[in-house]
Amino acid sequence: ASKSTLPYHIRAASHQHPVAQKLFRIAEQKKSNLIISADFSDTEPSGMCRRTYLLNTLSTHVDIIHDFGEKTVVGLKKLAAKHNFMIFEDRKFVDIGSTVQKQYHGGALRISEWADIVNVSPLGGGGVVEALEQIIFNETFPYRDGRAVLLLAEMTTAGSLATGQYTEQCIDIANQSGAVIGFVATGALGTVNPDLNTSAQEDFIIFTTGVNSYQSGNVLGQQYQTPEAAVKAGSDFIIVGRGIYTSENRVGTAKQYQREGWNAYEARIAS
Ligand code: BMP
Repeated sequence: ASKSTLPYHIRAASHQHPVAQKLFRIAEQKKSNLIISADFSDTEPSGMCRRTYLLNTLSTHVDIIHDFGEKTVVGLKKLAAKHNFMIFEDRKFVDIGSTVQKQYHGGALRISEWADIVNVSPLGGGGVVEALEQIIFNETFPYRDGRAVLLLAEMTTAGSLATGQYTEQCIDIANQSGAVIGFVATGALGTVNPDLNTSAQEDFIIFTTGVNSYQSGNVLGQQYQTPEAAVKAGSDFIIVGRGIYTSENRVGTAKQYQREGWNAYEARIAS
């Protein structure tokens, strides 16, 4: 989980997981490591989604969509296929394996049907990852090669308990899993425990929330870093929510974040 100075296309070619390969390929095709966290509460796609050439991945919280249903599922899948972006449901599964299986597969939100990527907090240990793998790697599951898992290794909020030993444990769990392709973290995790950071280690991808160019945080404890700082610290994909969707000129602002993220990536691979 060290900071990668390799270009995305090299990482795409050497990665074992099809979802990771696709993420990297889209990044190169669109020159975008931008993930927009569209925390909207309606099914109808917003104006921002029309400029999907800027978008690598859409991050969702579908449990906040008041009219969630068949239309949401079909609409999301159609948009993603048409405009070539991935869907990351930022669900943060954090229960015993058996419950998480029911929350992921079927249930009210049918997450396994439409989310390429989901995340998990292994607060209760690695069993939660195994639980998801039982579904993803089941012979009867139709999306086997198209589903991947991230571990919530750190959080951006003040006073976060996802630090130290918890974060190190995430790296251990990831190393033992076939479905985990990376971490939600504020930067590279290689410094957490250098012993774990061997060259034989899988190329884990770092997804970074709490990215905003103009704000350093807010009253509810959210803490931000700029796209440049995040990518410099080892973020491979930056996740931006309010920085873009509360802006008066959403498309222009999305473009600005996409450029900043991409320029920082180019600077990193040149270093
Ligand atoms: P915003 O850029 O508007 O602060 O939104 C951040 C997004 O990232 C939210 O969807 C939030 O749920 C998510 N997030 C976060 O901010 N910090 C974390 O540690 C983990 C998250 O998933």
